[in-house]
Amino acid sequence: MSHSVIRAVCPHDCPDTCALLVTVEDGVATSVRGDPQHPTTAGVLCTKVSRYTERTYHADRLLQPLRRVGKKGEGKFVAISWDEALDTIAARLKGIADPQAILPYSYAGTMGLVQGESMSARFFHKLGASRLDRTICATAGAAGYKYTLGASIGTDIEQFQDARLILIWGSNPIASNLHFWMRAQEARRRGATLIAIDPYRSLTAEKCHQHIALLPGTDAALALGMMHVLIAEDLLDHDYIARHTLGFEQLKQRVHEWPPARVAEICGIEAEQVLQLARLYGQTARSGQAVAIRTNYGVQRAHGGGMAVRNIACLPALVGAWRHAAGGVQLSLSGVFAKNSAVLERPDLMPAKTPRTINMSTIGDDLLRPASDEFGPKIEALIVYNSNPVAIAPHSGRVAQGFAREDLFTVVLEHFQTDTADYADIVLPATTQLEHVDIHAAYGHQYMMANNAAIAPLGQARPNAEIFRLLAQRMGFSEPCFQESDEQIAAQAFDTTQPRAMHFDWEALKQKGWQKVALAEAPFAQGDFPTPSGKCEFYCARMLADGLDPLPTYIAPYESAASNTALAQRYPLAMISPPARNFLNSSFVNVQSLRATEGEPHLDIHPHDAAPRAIAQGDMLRIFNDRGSFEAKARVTDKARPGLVVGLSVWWKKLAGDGKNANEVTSQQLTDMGRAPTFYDVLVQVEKATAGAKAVPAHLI
Ligand SMILES: Nc1nc2c(c(=O)[nH]1)N[C@H]1C(S)=C(S)[C@@H](COP(=O)(O)OP(=O)(O)OC[C@H]3O[C@@H](n4cnc5c(=O)[nH]c(N)nc54)[C@H](O)[C@@H]3O)O[C@H]1N2
Ligand SMILES: Nc1nc2c(c(=O)[nH]1)N[C@H]1C(S)=C(S)[C@@H](COP(=O)(O)OP(=O)(O)OC[C@H]3O[C@@H](n4cnc5c(=O)[nH]c(N)nc54)[C@H](O)[C@@H]3O)O[C@H]1N2
Ligand code: SF4
Ligand SMILES: [Mo]
Repeated sequence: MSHSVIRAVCPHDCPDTCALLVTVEDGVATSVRGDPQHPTTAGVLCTKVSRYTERTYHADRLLQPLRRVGKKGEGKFVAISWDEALDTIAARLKGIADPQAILPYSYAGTMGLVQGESMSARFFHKLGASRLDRTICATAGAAGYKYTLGASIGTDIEQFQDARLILIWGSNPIASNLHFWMRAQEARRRGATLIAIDPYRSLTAEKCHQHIALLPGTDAALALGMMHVLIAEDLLDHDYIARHTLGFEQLKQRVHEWPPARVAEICGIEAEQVLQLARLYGQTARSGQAVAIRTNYGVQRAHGGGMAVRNIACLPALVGAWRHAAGGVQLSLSGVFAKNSAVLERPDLMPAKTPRTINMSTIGDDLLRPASDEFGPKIEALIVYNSNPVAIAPHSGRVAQGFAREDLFTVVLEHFQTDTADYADIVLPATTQLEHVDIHAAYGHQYMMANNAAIAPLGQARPNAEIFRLLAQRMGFSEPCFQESDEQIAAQAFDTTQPRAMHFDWEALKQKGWQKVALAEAPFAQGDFPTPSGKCEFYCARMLADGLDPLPTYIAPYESAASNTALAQRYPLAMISPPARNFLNSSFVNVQSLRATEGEPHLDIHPHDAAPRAIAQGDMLRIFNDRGSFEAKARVTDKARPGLVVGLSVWWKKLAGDGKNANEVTSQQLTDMGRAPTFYDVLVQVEKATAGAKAVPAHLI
């Protein structure tokens, strides 16, 4: 009997990018463990990925190409050969006169640089297809952060255990950033105070020393209020401000307009909470100890999401928190990696006239748009990989309507027959991380990571890169880059000529598993912000040039009682739909043991909001607004603050009793920066579902 242990990497869209050890016996992966030697993984995996073999060997894995025989969305398919599948696709694509009518749709099903955007990007560039603006998750916050600090660089996760105060701001690390939470726990053991800032008493908020339950989309105001107090009470690091920041005088004038009472009213909290938070932050820093902020994407899924992150990112410079390796702020660390995009993606293959860009967050509207001078050609073909848009994109009714278009040719590369795959004309079976090679950057730590293939592909599944390589052949693309192997692509993934030199050797990385990017421990202790001025920009001229307020301000949600009273009369409750712990976006929803833990779609509602609606624990509810409706079971709980309902997500529609999920009611309105979606900027009404409503079928629970 053969037995081996293979070094691999968790491919999922999670900041932790864990190092895995896969045990293989006689060609079968029998267990997946966290590598105890990898410094951030520390031998620990989340529940989802410790069950990875359950996902890989799932009875429902797609193992051969399929052609649709039923109606779009119905899910009826027959098996076909790879040759038939690839020939059909190539013939359809060749028949499209303007290649801009072809759209790739992909996100982060795998974060791998090879099976993500390498061969696929080359293929679509050469084809001259529409480009996709990949905004669905992080671009609002990333923009606000970059205007202020210059790049997605911040406090290293490996330093947080030494902080004295940690603000966990719009982040639920117990669910979505477990290895950060392990560091925060260590900091607590060493005497740190943990404060959660979140409208919902999340798993994390429940375990912090304090929880500030503000209204969704109001964080920018809270940060302005903190700055007001820090300046008014002179809890500042004047030396750091003078040397390493830009625009302090203008900032001072601006935040003067934001006293705690005004902020408290906007945020739906007490003025005293604003005051206390600012004082604790400023005084802890003043005492020479490290104050750290872990902000995450939950904070930027509302109209003013970019500004919220910008305002939060201003705080550390005011108090000189960057002087400590354990102080500062972390949103994403992706900027430490010099990804070799020019080589991986080959944008030089694009036609001279750059093709148009389609925003993935408005795919619902865009699939339904006719040809026009402004829009260009109608979308005629859609190739989806690493994503499940019918479940995860906002205003889902519109998205499904678009996918249902009979004249649209849709190809889906997948592991499973997802809500999206049900609308495909051709489904192609893709390999999982255990079956292919890849190389990864991360966004919650600073290690380059290598993934070795642990087992042979199951059935006829093929890696994404291989599928696009074969398609390129069918299309007659002759550039040598279309022949490169996955290993050859991986070996070029990082740009070793960049100043932040990433000298790595693919063969060595495969053996060792990981390698840390060498960066200063306290990246901004001496300033050196990668902004045009080299400073933390309280005043940002680039924002002015981009039509934005150059100073921190507050942008109200599109949908809130304060900003849209007429709408709030009909739909009085704010709704957020953050990740459920046992799912990863819509991945893992079909893994029986994980779905069993989540149970069925729930809606958390405060007793004050449940009572007038005669809603009791366990009632089936209908949640609705002008965009649509979905059903979920009531959990009457004060975890949701009054005026807020929470539906943990993202459910597969077809595994919910009514065939719908929370994105029925979310909107396609975009954020202030980064053209990102506003998933947590939604007003709804809630009522008991009528007697005829279907419960979740027993076999699905
Ligand atoms: N288990 C699990 N882990 C995941 C994911 C998953 O689906 N499941 N998804 C992965 C991905 S793609 C991402 S982007 C990250 C997302 O993970 P996070 O960045 O942590 O973001 P969210 O989970 O969207 O929201 C985190 C918290 O923000 C709160 N929140 C919502 N609106 C607001 C607001 O306006 N202000 C504030 N202060 N808080 C708010 C929510 O209640 C939630 O508790 O996690 C990754 N990790
Ligand atoms: N209501 C609501 N909606 C949300 C969010 C929310 O908090 N609330 N979160 C948003 C966020 S932050 C994000 S990032 C998006 C995520 O949206 P997506 O990136 O679409 O993530 P998933 O839903 O996990 O879908 C990824 C799909 O890729 C497939 N896949 C994985 N690996 C491979 C591979 O190697 N090859 C191929 N071909 N397929 C693969 C998986 O099987 C899975 O079906 O959702 C967004 N939608
Ligand atoms: S999903 Fe996140 S925590 Fe879980 S194994 Fe993957 S990287 Fe680690
Ligand atoms: Mo995300």
